Amino acid sequence: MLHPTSNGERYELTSPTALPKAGGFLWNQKMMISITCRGYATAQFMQPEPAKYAHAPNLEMKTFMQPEQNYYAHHPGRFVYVKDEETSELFSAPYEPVRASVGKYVFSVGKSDISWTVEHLGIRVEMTFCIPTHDVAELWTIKVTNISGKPRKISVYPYFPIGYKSWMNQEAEWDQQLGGIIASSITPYQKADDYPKVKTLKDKTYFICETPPVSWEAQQLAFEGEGGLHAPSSIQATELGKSDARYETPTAAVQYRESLKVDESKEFRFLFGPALDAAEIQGMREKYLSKAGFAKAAEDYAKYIFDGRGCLQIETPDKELDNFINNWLPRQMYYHGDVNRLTTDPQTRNYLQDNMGMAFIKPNVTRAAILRSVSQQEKNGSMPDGILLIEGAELKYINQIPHTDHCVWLPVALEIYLNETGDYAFLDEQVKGMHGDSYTVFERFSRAMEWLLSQNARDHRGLSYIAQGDWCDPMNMVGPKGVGVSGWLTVATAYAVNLWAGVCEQADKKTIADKFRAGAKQVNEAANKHFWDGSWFARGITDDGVTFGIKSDPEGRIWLNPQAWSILGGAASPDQIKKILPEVDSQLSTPYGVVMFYPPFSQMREDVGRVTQKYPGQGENGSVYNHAGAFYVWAMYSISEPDRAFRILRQMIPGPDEEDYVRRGQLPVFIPNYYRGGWKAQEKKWERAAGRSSQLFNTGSVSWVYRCVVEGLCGLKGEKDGLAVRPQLPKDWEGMKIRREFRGAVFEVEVNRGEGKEVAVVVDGKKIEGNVIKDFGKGKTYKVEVSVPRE
Ligand code: CEZ
Repeated sequence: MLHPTSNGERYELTSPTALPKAGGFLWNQKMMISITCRGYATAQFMQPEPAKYAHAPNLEMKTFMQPEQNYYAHHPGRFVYVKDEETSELFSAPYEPVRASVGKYVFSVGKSDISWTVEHLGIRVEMTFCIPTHDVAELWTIKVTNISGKPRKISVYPYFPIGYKSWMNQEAEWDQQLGGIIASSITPYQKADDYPKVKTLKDKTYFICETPPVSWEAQQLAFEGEGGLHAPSSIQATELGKSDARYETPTAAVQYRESLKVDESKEFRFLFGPALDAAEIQGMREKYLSKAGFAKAAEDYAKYIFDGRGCLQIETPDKELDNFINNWLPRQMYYHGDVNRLTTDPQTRNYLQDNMGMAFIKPNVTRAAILRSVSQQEKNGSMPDGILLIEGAELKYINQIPHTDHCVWLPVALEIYLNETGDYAFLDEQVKGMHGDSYTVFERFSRAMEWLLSQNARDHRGLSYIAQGDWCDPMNMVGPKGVGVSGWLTVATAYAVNLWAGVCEQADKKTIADKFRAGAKQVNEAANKHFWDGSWFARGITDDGVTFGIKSDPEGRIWLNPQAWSILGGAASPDQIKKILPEVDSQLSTPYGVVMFYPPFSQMREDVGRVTQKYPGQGENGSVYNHAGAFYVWAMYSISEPDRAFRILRQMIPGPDEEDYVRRGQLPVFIPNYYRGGWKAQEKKWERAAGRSSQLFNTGSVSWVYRCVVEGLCGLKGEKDGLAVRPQLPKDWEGMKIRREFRGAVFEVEVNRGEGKEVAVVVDGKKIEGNVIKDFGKGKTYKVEVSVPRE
């Protein structure tokens, strides 16, 4: 049903019904398209704010990308109907809208293209598409082949619904000159002040054809007629009706009538996308709409994707893991780092973590993102809720809700950047701020850490205020009065400040380092005094002084983040860790990963907030929220718990057995933001969906998971003056092979179990002192043999 091909370069799914929402996605810096195996698609482009060119039949509210929600017959999609002209039988590829049970079906997700092969009624349909690297458009090839062994007469109808574009003004018609259907509209607006912006929006959607069709249809209602999408009336007729859309819902359907000899094929090419005007469409046509234009675009785009391949190749006893880590995880990380989830004002924490992953791909991008972030630092040292990426961008939506954790992510991202590059000179760079101040990077980081430790951020007990949210942004009612505090943010403050102290030490700023170490210690003492609940750390204390995330709570009793970060930040002593780990094992572990807290909330807790209103086991309400899981995995590697770490890391990837794929409903080509929780929760009814993927590939998890693999599992972690080697294999592995690119050199590493008590490292036949490889040069390849103790 599901298998990798071409060395893991592609994943193939051979049923359109087993994992109906499974899909793949392509992106460039201007657009993103996510498409399911059945043909439903969600595409967005930037102009400069995210916009759509294919719509639902109703105007959608603008929000972040939705998880899990169902597709419906009129959801935007890319489809091809095929009609047998002799028998009038009909089917559609890839599967929707006709839903005929086709003979052969293959949905094939590649890194830089997505394709389908569907066979039915003796006709093979091959659909494939990719996107250009720098323009917004979809490049579709549709090929039909007669495999029936006898001559055939068929009609082929690509059908690309355009949907409801605007209540102010919309129309669509065939354009002879451009060679396709052009839908025009005016983005609705109210304020006259908005007119200058609106008038430059790409309000046209075009579907243009390389080969002129015999007929076409530009009006959705006329296309469907009384037959509906399963058997559109205009397809039942000999020719499509050539209706235009005059303030009616536009669509794009065209017809090719073909006589195919035995084994004969016909291939058609189309461009689908948004444009400002006819000239732009004509330009796109000339640039792309030909066999050579498509081939060139595919080659360029494949190269763009290849540039994001990451710094690691592994060969372990777990082939499916290798495939995911070598092929797909860096790709997803690259997507995050290169396009920032297609927004002009990413949440500060997302921006920093998404860019932190780029340290493994293009460290200069991480560097620039840190610079951009600190240049937007507030005058008091705190960080804003979102980072503005372009001139004229505004803080919108969730970025208008005050969150208090943003400074924490600065040293987290910096650590990875410095590990990968050793670029400590970066700290001396002078950064002019958008509020008129000017400090070095070093000073800005110190100011951010000072702010976290200051009375602006902490109460009289030394606990960190939460305002209307921390990392968990729907936790909006713990501290709106300015009194409530966050258990996670308190221990995370200690982690951040300690990380920064570590950097100060490396930068030979001992006095400053000591000051921050002392600050972190004090934070940890306060955390212990007020949050330690006997076996784990509490999640917070509300505006009214109620501590929550504790033993006596019937719901939301134990939360993962305070445990992970108290381990990372030093609040948890070895004795406390001994108590925490079994509690996480017994209360939070499920076959699909660790849940973010347990039990999920079944009703609103007004002193905690919106998170408790989410559906139990969904999103932040006690799902397997992979971002939180990834923090915990990193915490486990940081205390040498390789088995706990690996178990949870492995559970983030769907498969490899069929039952698991079906339950998760997702291809192993990305990590979703969550899998449903509800496993063994208070209500049996939530368990049915436990493990189900959100299908949402926007997640802060990926850079953490990659660093867990690189620095934890493989144990190849950059340090100021070299590459530290300390693999942490799960206990049943005898060894693994790794190819690691690091600061311009390549290390071919073979790890094996040895009899010694310490890690032993041999580089090009010579055993080194300790476990840090220091002498190496750019452009060189080194053979490294590592022996790791059995226990
Ligand atoms: O958004 C993410 C945020 O982008 O939720 C994380 C947070 O750390 C990220 O910065 C945990 O709360 O508004 C909501 O309720 C949404 O659920 C968002 O919180 C959530 C969505 O996954 C957006 O993709």
